[in-house]
Amino acid sequence: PKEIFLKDYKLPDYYFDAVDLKFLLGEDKTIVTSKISVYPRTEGKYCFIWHGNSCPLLLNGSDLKLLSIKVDGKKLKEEDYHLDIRHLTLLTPPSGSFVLEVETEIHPENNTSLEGLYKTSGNFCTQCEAEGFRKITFYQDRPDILASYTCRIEADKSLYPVLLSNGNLIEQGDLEDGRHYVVWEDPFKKPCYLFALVAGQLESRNDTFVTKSGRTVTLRIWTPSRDVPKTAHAMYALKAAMKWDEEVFGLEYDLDLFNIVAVPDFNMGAMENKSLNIFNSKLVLASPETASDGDYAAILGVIGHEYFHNWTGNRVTCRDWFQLSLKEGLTVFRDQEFSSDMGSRTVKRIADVSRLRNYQFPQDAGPMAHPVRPHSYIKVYEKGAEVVRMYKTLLGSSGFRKGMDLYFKRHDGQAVTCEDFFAAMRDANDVDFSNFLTWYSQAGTPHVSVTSFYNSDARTFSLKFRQEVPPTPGQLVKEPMFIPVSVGLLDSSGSDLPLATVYHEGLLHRIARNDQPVFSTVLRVTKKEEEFVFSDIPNKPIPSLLRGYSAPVRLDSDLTDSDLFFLLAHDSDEFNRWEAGQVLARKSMLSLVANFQQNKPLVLNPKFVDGIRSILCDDSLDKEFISKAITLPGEGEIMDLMDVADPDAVHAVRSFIRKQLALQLKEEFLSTVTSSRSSEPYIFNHQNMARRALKNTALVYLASLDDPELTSLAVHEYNTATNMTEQFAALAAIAQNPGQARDEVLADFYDKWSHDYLVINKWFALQAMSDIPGNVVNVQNLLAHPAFDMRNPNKVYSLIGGFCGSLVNFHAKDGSGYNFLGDVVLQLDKLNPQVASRIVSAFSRWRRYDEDRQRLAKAQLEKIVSANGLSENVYEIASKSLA
Ligand code: DPP
Ligand code: ZN
Repeated sequence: PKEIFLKDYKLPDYYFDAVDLKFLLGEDKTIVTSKISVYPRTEGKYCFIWHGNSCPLLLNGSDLKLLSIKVDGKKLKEEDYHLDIRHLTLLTPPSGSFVLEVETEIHPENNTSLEGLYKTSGNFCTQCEAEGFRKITFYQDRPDILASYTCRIEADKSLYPVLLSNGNLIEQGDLEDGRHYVVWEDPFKKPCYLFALVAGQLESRNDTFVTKSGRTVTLRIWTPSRDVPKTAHAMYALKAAMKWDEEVFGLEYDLDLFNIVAVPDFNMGAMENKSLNIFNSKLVLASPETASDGDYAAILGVIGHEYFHNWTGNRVTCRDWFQLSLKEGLTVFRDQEFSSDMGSRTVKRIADVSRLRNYQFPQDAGPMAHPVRPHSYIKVYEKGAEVVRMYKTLLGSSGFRKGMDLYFKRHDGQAVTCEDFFAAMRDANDVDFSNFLTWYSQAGTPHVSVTSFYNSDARTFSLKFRQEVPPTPGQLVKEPMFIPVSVGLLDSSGSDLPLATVYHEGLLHRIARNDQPVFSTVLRVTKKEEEFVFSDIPNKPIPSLLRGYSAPVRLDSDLTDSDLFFLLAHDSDEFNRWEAGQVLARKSMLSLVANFQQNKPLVLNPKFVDGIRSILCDDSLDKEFISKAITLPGEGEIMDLMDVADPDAVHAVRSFIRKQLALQLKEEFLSTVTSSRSSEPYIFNHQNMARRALKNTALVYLASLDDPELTSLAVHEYNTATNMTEQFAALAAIAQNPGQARDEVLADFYDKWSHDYLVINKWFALQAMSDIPGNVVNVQNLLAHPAFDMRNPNKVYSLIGGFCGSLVNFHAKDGSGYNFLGDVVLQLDKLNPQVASRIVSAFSRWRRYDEDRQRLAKAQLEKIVSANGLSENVYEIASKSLA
């Protein structure tokens, strides 16, 4: 298949107006009839004339059996259309508008790709983004075709009592032979990727939400009946999200019904289909006994995310898939803000930035590097959210809101581009954002270095910035980027200095507004090199740079270790307090890695231990913040900073530091564990989650020492836990070290939870991610475990995805990890290409490793690309990785 590029975008030659769908759902086949009113595009350059006086209409279709095709009620003759494995082409459509009717046969009962219409636990369900609708019927499967839909569904009434689609239910009734039907009508025009259908045995939790204009919306969350009790948290999240979007963005829900369906087999997290969101059940079902705090937080975020798409994605959608960030970057930003407002802003920011550093940055430095708006189609979420966040940092909350309002005013009901979003932000605020758009087109993580200078005579403090965007595949030369750098200056007591003016490129800018002192300002760094000079600075300050992580860049500065310890103790920007600790940790880890590689003894800087101790013992700090601040940077993050990634060295060093901290801070960790116990019932709120987080982090440190007394402490915590958060954390703490205690708790946990597949997935993941040497054999055995099933994406992500997360075992020197993954990818690809392509991307950074590993990984990639019948999805990732 040919790679598709952004520059190839062409307006469609035909538009669709109304789409009438009819589904006859059956056990051995399903018949889909579509009746579409089609009209040609009249303005702009029309396609070349091919046959007669009209141009052909190209419909996408995949795995479909064409039964009949009619135009304006007349059956088409064979010479009037052309059918191949990807398309149905109408060669001579009428020259004006017409009605197209197509009947197809599909087989959801055999569909293991989980795209299009498929079966999950006996129920029917759909997934159409990005290009799944073409597996349901022939259609112009592209997001700039917006149409209004009606959907009639007929099915056996006892097997499928609940029949759902988008919009409002307008008709229902019984048919012969125990069948029944419904008709749904969606008044909002939508692209086909937002179409959804669900049919099955489901029950719902029902509630209502009254919108700000007083409309009552019925809310239903559907699951198999036994799971309904586990939907309370999801319903809470949905109502909170609806209220938040009204309060923060003035956005109200636009229909009288909102449905969420939870299904066990789903390729991704969830899907924002208009008024019928379909969710991976992992992101809906929760109870204190079965779900951890992390699960509760993820559910809140993703329920919010999909709901927020109703405006950012559905009401205003993408023109083409290169614009994915238009809806995903913006909606991830919105869900991050929602979660921040519902919990702790700093802690949420820390979690998001860690994710960015451990996953996005490494990707951005490898062969899969892509700009926020890729030139060919690859997904981008997190970095896109950072770009949206920069608009807000530059424009302030009210300026950002003005931009959003204008965006909806201009584009409601349209399919648009990232430039349109940019233009709305710019025009609503009347600002010059010159080179900001490069964030959408340039891949790679910008590298910013800062040097500072204090002039005591002039009482000025200057910051000199230098930026560099590394070359990435296909983009060797880069333009400088527009980088907002939020800055504060600390005096010797640790307080923020008031900032009066800053001198930049021959102009003096006032920072202070009216008589209000200002303690933080956003510098706009837009050139390869430039300088900013603050005036009226009485003494040499310590700068706090890139506060709140105001831009997704790698920052280097001339701050000394003692400056960093000072910031760690005093910075008023909590994010930067954490960051100072991380910079110190990264430095120590890298220097110990060098020692390890040269066979030198490892010694941990006592100052580092003291810094961690003072944070751990600081009662004034938020407990969840402490838990994050005493957690070392991830192995992936450290490897990303090395010229040749060395998983063995990084792993050895990280384990060494963890054990040293555990040893030297044992008393502090012990008292943290005992003082953080609570006999109260589980509550999902920040205070309680923070307490549990700190306790669990301390316990994992202690148990890492493999000391019988500490192991029995962890076993005690495991046995007395009354919620999954603490039970699982204790299990993980014990499982760090091979031995009898580990084997016993793992077996006990399985016995306790074998009836609950979501909990068992945690059990799979924990074992898969284990750093125990030679763990590949254990993972191989787990593939054959009766609870494992390659057809269920969650199980694959837990066991196989989890294994790729254990850097020592996946990158084992003997190639056993690579070999295992190569085989699994080929097996998986036959069942589910989308899931297989996610898994194969674990290989994509093979060039970052030493020569032996490169050779071994490359051989696996070559084995994969040369396999017979490989899917396009896997081929794309594997061949790009090799290129
Ligand atoms: N899983 C995707 C999301 O909501 C589908 N758009 O982000
Ligand atoms: Zn999304």
